[in-house]
Amino acid sequence: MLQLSLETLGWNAWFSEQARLHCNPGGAVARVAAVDRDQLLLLDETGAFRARLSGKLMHDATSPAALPCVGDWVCVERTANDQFGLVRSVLDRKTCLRRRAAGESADYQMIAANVDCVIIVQSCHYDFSLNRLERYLVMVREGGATPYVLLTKTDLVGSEVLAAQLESIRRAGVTAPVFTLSNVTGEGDEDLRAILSPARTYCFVGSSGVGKSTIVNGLAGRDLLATNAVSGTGEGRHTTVRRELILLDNGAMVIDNPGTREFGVLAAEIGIEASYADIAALSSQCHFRDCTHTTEPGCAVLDALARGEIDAAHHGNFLKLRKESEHYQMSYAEKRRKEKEFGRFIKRVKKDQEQD
Ligand SMILES: Nc1nc2c(ncn2[C@@H]2O[C@H](COP(=O)(O)OP(=O)(O)O)[C@@H](O)[C@H]2O)c(=O)[nH]1
Ligand SMILES: [Mg+2]
Ligand SMILES: [Zn+2]
Repeated sequence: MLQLSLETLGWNAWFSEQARLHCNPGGAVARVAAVDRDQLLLLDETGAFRARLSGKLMHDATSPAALPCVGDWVCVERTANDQFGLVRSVLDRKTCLRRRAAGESADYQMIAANVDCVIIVQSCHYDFSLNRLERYLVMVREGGATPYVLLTKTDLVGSEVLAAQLESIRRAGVTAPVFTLSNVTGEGDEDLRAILSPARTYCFVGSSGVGKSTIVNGLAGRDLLATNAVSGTGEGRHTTVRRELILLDNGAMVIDNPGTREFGVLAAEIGIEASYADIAALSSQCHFRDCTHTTEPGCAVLDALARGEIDAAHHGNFLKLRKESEHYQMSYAEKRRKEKEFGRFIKRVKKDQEQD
């Protein structure tokens, strides 16, 4: 059995410094394993316990993204005769995985915090999409985590189908490591396990039905029947409804995710730059410094495209993601401006009231 400590849960000097700045002296810290509305499941060196958010934390949160999410480190107070801990604040996130909230809004939705690696899962059987893969890669890098690519259900396609998908990933210049896996035959299982290191956190993302829960349950040694069959409690078929951080026997932590079909990018310049390193490198040779790599003469990217050195689909995805990012960058700036105006308006009203 693993000896629990904050370090085994991913704690390090960087978080220590955050705690020194943000926690009350004598306050404890814990890691968020799951969030159920206003109730949290926390982990510390004593094991798992439940906690609630303090009124002040809820009140001061400027957006849902400011509230604790799975993987966060929080400052918590816990008295011996209280069943629940009280979460006072959330420590800064070292990395985060977030996406654009549904619809046209320019808001973020947190998926997980402080994850070291994100394993982007696609099934090679009717799910593979280079475009979607590049979207994920951009947002993973934007949040500061290391991406891995995992193609599942290799038992359902011929080797030539898989080879073609791997080739298209390679041609797109994807630098993240790529793995393949079949949960049915077990092919690739060892390779996946080999990347999971103690005290590090791995988050699985990808469309619904690609095999994420099967993988996580397998790693956790959980009963597969509990996920696939109707449970004895009459709850019906279990699907992943909440994200949960699970500590594996080897000391690695994994987070499963409900399917995320839409994975919109939002103001993701850094992530785009990192995911399209080939295009970024070429752009220094473009004739115009602000070249958009669309129609300009002397564009090194278009030249490379014409020579077949970069892939047309890859270039197309780059343009699409950049456009989307810029669009939301603008709406985001607009939103901030409106919030500021509103703040000034409230201040004015208060001042007027004081003068009355
Ligand atoms: N043939 C095959 N089926 C799989 C594989 N992995 C998962 N499945 C099945 O695909 C379905 C969805 O799996 P699940 O783990 O719930 O996917 P999730 O939505 O990504 O969590 C289940 O019926 C699994 O048994 C695989 O590698 N090969
Ligand atoms: Mg699932
Ligand atoms: Zn150019």
